[in-house]
Amino acid sequence: MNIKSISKFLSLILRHSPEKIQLTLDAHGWADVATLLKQCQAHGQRFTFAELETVVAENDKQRFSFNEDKTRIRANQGHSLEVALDLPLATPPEFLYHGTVPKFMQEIRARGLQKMNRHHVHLSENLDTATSVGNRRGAAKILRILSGQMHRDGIPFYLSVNGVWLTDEVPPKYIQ
Ligand code: HQG
Repeated sequence: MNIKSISKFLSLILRHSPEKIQLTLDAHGWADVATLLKQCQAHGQRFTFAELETVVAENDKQRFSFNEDKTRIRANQGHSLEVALDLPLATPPEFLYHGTVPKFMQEIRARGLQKMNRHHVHLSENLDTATSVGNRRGAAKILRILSGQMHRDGIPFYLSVNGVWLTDEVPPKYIQ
């Protein structure tokens, strides 16, 4: 398997559907590495611990982390599964960005940004990242979020270890 396809498969397993390979995650989203390798192999996804290390180190968005002794692994964010990531509260910059597509705009203007299937709304510090997130679905529409004001209004923000800003929702009045 190449690094990209391992990464894609791991996103599916560690964020959404570990049961697809009869794997269980703990309450904090961690999987046992030896069990993961074994179960992947049993389901036709054969790769080595060294390849897994490369995926964690070189993944374009740093999607995964090991624990200290590399016996456990988890996705850094993006889950649809209920897991407690215990992310630190953080003070966001004055503005953050969200990339979406025009067809969602009417609903976003009415209801604000909602987390949809994930745990949080995902926001980016820079326009380039927001643009590529939006471009996954069509021609990106970039929204500027008044994150500084949200924070001053007492709305919590979290920062994932791979630099994604997360919050529960963005009400319409904070969207430009
Ligand atoms: C939209 C990928 C209608 C929202 C990316 C988005 C990112 C609404 C979609 C990360 C809405 C949800 C997250 C509302 C939000 N009405 N549509 N009220 N509120 N939406 O995939 O932010 O490769 O759950 O604009 O690169 O697109 O997986 O969120 O279009 O970092 O690591 O509903 O996922 O990273 O889609 O992407 P998603 P997202 P990974």
